[in-house]
Amino acid sequence: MAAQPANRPKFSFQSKHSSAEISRFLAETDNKDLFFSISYWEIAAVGSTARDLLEYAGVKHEKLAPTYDEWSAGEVPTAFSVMPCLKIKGLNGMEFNMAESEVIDTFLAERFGLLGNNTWEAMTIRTFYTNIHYLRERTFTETLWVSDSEKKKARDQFLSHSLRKFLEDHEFHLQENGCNGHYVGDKLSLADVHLANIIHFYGTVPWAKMALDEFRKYEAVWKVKETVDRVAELDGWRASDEFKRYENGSYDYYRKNCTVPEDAVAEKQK
Ligand SMILES: N[C@@H](CCC(=O)N[C@@H](CS)C(=O)NCC(=O)O)C(=O)O
Repeated sequence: MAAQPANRPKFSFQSKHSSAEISRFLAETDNKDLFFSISYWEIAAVGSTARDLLEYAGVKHEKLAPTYDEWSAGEVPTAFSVMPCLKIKGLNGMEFNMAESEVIDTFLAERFGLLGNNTWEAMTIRTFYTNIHYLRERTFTETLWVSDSEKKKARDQFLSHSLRKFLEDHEFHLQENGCNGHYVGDKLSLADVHLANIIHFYGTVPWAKMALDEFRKYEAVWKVKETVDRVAELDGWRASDEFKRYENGSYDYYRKNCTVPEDAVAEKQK
């Protein structure tokens, strides 16, 4: 990622509206009267599930994807110098900012009916969601942000250790739920959408085939992806030019950042 300048712009969580006003506004306002503005890079990573959720819900929204030039010129306000960020606007000038992918995703999921039917389901869906989120974080720390000479070993270790354990554990829980394409009960939830999102992310890294071959070995895990793929709103979104642009941005970004040198040489010799 490009560096932001020292005098980078910040947005605050304070606003002209009191916390009570914002809470009342959220409780009383229908989703159709809200406008969501999500800012995130043109890649599949921590901010891409929020884009899926907005498309799933069919709410009024815009997806802002700042360029590296805009970022390094200090034109992108954030709370913590990273994206995703979400701005929510309503009637009568009401607006407020949100940050942190997990907070944004769970907030949107709750608004869009993707956090189950009761407190236990919400907690369980969030549990799976958090564990799925952590897998992608581990991918970054274990395989991306390592030196070129370490990349092959790191990737192989990730696939045979971290990813395998994740898949075994999630297969167990999904089989316990009846291997029905859902994490909790028989209803689409944030956990299902998030799993499909990270599987798509693994499809954009240079060692995609190796990762996806692992996912495919686990019947119940793969069934969740297939179930989410059949959701009409998400299917339409994935077929869109806008989605393809993000997907291509992702291929480019990860090709530059997580290519394993030996594989690249083998690829060239084919
Ligand atoms: N804890 C944050 C992490 C977000 C994050 O690391 N975003 C990265 C892209 S995936 C970013 O914007 N990096 C810009 C930079 O480091 O300059 C979240 O979950 O939202």
